[in-house]
Amino acid sequence: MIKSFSDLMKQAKASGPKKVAVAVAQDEVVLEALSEAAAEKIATPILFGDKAAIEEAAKKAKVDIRGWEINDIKDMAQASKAAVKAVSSGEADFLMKGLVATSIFLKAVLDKEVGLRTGRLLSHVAVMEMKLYPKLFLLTDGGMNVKPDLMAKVDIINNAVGISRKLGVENPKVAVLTAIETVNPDMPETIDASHLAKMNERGQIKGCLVDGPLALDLAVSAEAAAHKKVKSLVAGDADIFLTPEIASGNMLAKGLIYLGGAQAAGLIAGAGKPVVMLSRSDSKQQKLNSIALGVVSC
Ligand code: COD
Repeated sequence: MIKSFSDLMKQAKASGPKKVAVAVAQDEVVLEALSEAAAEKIATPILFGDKAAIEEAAKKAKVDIRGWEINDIKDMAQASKAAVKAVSSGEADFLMKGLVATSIFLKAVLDKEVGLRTGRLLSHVAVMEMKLYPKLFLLTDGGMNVKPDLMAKVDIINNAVGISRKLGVENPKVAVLTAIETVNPDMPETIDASHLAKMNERGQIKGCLVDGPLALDLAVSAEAAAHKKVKSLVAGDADIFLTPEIASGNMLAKGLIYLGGAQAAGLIAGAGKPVVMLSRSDSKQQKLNSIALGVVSC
């Protein structure tokens, strides 16, 4: 079982190197992370973007990109589409977002001709490591699906369970996060949470243990659950945290990273091939973690 990003890196070294197509690669931090990934022999970069800007960024970052394949495409949407095509055609093993807006990048991933659609819903998963939690955990979906309905949440859970399995967790525990642990019709997400828990109990969602509604304190602390007299097999031991919509997921992930010092990696799950997607402002280490996650997910 992969319990930390250092375990993930070891696993990536054992599975790599894999070819990564990078959409709009003219970013110093992206190039630094790719250089380290190449040196560690986990990934071989294929770059798409403005060649002059890529060379300029590499010079500033002091990254030696000699020998790296560069596809010179200035338009960001076109560069994203070409990177996606390289992955869907099998030329590259997985995709990575560079210095491009998320919506432009995701539109290329969803492109009807060259995209990485599978017929399933695609969703974003952040993998996180924190000093105060004893294992890696997944947070979903703070990056792609804006306001998922009940059935979209089922797909989002299934996608996250797939990533958990890649990390060696066979039967992950899923906490459906809300503000309280009881159903309140004025908070519709608590109704979805109770439906998801029942669907899991009745075998409509398989391969994991789902409980909700759960407030975050109960999801991460068995003591808090005991104190509030909530009996739950998930409380205090969740592997996957499902948030009600993109805003709460995004704020929770960024809060944990920026205020809580979390290490993170980001991936779009449910696509034909792994898609590494993080925020443009993420650090080199977060980007390297994400590349390792992409390699392990291949
Ligand atoms: N999975 C599979 N197919 C999808 C998904 C999905 N999650 N979302 C849309 N589609 C398909 C639809 O079925 C349709 O065929 C086509 O794509 C277009 O659908 P629209 O018109 O609803 O969607 P778009 O193209 O306008 O936008 C899709 C985005 C994913 C780009 C959009 O939802 C978005 O911008 N999401 C938020 C991304 C973001 O800003 N994240 C910020 C945090 S990093």
